[in-house]
Amino acid sequence: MRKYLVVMPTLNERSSLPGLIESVLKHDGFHVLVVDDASTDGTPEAVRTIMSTTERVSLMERPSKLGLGTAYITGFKWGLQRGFRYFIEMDADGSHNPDALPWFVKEMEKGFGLVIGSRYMNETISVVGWDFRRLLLSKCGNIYASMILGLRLTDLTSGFRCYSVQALEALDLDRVHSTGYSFQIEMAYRVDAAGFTVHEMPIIFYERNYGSSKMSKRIVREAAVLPWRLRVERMFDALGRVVSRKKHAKEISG
Ligand SMILES: Nc1nc2c(ncn2[C@@H]2O[C@H](COP(=O)(O)OP(=O)(O)OP(=O)(O)O)[C@@H](O)[C@H]2O)c(=O)[nH]1
Ligand SMILES: [Mg+2]
Repeated sequence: MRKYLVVMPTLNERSSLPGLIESVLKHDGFHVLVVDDASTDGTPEAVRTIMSTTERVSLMERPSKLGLGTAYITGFKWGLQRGFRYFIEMDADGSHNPDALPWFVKEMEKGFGLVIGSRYMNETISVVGWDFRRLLLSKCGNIYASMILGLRLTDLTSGFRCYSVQALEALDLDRVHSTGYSFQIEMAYRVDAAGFTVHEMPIIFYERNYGSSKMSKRIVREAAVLPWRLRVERMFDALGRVVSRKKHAKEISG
């Protein structure tokens, strides 16, 4: 079985990406898949240059901005077909430190379905470079989503995390509908609902030094609606199970 796949979605991240890939490759067993959505700043060209020197980097190019969520799902499917064991999500803007990668592996070896790199563990805030408004949005978003979904996690929206192959195989990835950052909430919820343990470990998050943020009002709205959507879905799923159990019991008795 191949080892660890780092999936990195990119949208104009030329300035940070090459250095970041180099830092990932310093760690044994890690392969990088860049999922690029038609960057115009030379991001795919930079990846191709690196690819000419190593077999541990791959590139998937999509025709337009199709969203963070679908970039990860496409990347996971690619990795599942190639027999990877752990799947790491990582931003390509320098916010996530590649030196945390071996720590993720160490935690995953304990048998978790998902390990989230949390910025808010032990009543602290490990974020460098955010203003108060951004911090408040992130903290409140986390409290809001975890309360509605009943998940006891400190950082549901963190995008630095690692899934086991078993967890991803158990999910119906085509059922994941979030495109923006709510993708992180949805995946944590689905891994937990599938019966896997979701664990957290502390990380430090650094605001990007280069390029520009892709955060928008639409993305925030999507994240506000998602927890309710998942709760309604859970209700219908439970109802469906009751109906099919009754049908089955009727068939046996009749
Ligand atoms: N392929 C792809 N990548 C995306 C898309 N949107 C964002 N990304 C990438 O996803 C990662 C996270 O996006 P950012 O804009 O940094 O979002 P963020 O880290 O939540 O916000 P900032 O604090 O502003 O950096 C980066 O590597 C982006 O290039 C998208 O639609 N498609
Ligand atoms: Mg970022």
